[in-house]
Amino acid sequence: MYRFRKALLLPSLFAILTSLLMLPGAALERQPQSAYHARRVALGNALHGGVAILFAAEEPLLDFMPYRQDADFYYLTGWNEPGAALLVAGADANGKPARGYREILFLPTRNLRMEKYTGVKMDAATPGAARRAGVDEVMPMTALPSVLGAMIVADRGVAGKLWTEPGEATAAALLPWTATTLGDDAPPKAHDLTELTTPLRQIKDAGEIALLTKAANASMDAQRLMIRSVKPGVTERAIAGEMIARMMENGCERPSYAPIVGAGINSTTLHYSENSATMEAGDVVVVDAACEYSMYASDITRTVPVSGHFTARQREVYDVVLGAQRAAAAAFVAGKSTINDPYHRDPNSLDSVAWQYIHDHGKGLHGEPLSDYWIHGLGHMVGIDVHDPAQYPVVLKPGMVFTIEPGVYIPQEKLGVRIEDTFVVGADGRLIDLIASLPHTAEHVEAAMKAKQ
Ligand SMILES: [Mn+2]
Repeated sequence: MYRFRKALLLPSLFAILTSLLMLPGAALERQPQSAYHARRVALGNALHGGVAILFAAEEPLLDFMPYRQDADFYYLTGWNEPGAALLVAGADANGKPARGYREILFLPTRNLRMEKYTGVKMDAATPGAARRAGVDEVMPMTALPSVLGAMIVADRGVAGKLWTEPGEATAAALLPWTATTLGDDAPPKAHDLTELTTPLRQIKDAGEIALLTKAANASMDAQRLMIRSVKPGVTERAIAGEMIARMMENGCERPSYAPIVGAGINSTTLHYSENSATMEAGDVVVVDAACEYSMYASDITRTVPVSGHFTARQREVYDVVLGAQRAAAAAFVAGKSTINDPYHRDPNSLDSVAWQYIHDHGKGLHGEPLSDYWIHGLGHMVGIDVHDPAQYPVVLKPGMVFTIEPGVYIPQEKLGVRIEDTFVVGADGRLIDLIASLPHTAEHVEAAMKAKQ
């Protein structure tokens, strides 16, 4: 019996491990259609009878630029193709006659010659298009102006309740066209749609947190590889390249931002991403690099000693930065704490907690408080974008995902230290560190550097 069960167990374990290791490379992992539909309905409710029009990101002009969908468009549709538009019309209880909720995905007409380059696409004439796209209605892109025009003719009030993404070129062209065809003097003025999508995107659903966790796990694996690979004589760029390869092996489609690998003086430049120097013994290297899994980002920074051991001074500063991160996490209270308060004006901000810790626990070479060398906010929201949109200062609530990343940068000492983890506020209000299993303490970093390749 035991043997029999073991024989059954081994292949299934093998299958699970293989499926974990060999994640699909090309296609994105979509959430169930119902998740995207629920977001559109939530947007519809926020429109109060208005109409939102979004456009997919344009295809990049250069062949070597990979396509990335517009974040709001992806959030509302899970649709990863260019050339599309989404219209969401909120139910208008006051209109005469009252109009119901409506959602339409507009798709470009298939171009069979271009499909030789792009692969097969779907359009409104494809059988089952609406079901396959998971939206109530699919129409050809050419129908968008007339559908919008008909809505405005039926209720002139709609012209004052249009919502589009600021700076979106197609929307900017569509509105004057609408005015001309309707015989109006001036084009309707659109409201900023991000005012409605940002509050929705700030709270992640369980499926989004699952994707963010996958992004975190894949990124931690790349960070572990980095910790073992850093040594004198290796270039910053080689580390970045090795990490990107590992991210992609782990099923991520790309890094969620240009990897920052900065050794020595470069460790003190916050967004250094030239990665052109060679690492030298005695320096530290700041590695801020993470990836995006099915459009959801992670954000991680570790600081490691190039020779495998921190000097006493590096260790001193490292411990203060780590202490600040821990103090901020320990002070967290859901529904009260805020994040991203770079001038420490809000006593409830985790920034204030971390700043106070650094101020009280470390000194510069001339006796000045170490907090003089911390020059950025403590963290930011993470989601489809690594710097996910937010209305700061955000009061942190269940479902929010954000970073805690204190840093100290002392150019005179060629010494920069940043430690960054991505956190989730759980349903019970507790803080969950998605990066918990990556080394944090100086001892653990040094031990991991010694581990066999
Ligand atoms: Mn960050």
